[in-house]
Amino acid sequence: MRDFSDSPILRNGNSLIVAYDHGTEHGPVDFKPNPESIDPRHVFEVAKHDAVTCLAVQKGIAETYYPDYKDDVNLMVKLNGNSDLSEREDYYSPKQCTVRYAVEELGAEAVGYTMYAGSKYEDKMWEDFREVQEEARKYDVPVVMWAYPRGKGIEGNSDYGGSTDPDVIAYAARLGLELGADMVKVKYPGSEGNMGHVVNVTGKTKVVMSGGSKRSDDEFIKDVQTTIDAGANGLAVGRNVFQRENPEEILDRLEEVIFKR
Ligand code: FBP
Repeated sequence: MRDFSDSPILRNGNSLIVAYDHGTEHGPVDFKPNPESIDPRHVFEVAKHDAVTCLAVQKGIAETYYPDYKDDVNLMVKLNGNSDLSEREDYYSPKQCTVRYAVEELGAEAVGYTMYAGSKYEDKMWEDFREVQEEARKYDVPVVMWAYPRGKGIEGNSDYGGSTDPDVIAYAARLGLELGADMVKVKYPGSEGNMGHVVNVTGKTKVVMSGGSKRSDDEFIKDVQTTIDAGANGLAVGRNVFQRENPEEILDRLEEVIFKR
């Protein structure tokens, strides 16, 4: 594992990543609660907030909009992704971008990759991730694994309580350490104790909480505070920022929680 403590995606060792790949993963329905968020420029403007250490977007958004924000926003390119439109036998997220293209052509400071541990296609995703991880080392950028356990291996196995089972979340997070991710992004596992376990099993690999669907300011901040108290390193958040009409307010609060312990 490389030392990325100087990476611009970290501040005092922690991160606040704004994720804006929902146009692929869920479709424009996610922009309905705040129609301004349809326009990527709105989210790039939001990401200028001091609290935000980088913005994670797909290749096309990076190519089209990032040139106007290079001086103000750090870019993470999400290398794989898929839509909700297709019918699939199980979860698989194909790559649309190489690390070389992300760094050399788009100006990425970091790259992201979704790993569906538990899917019928997990083995294929390991191979894809191996390429990503080794290329990321060559270009000296950190690689963040969206560690999302889901699929037939979990649903059909009575040893596991589904994708929200804290032990399953910890298992998928541990794969991040073992496969060479610098940071894993995990769904909130329900309690400080469970998040502490995730932090324990991932060792030196950093852990950030995945935002999830929009909830009240206080509910959301409570989960983030619990995550930080458990020893994790911050947040990667989409809807709980861009679906708000005043995202600056929640970002001010997140800045306090994540960076000023
Ligand atoms: P949210 O904070 O909106 O949950 O975004 C985090 C994220 O990982 C996005 O990067 C991605 O688009 C989305 O969640 C995927 O959500 P899911 O696969 O759980 O529907």
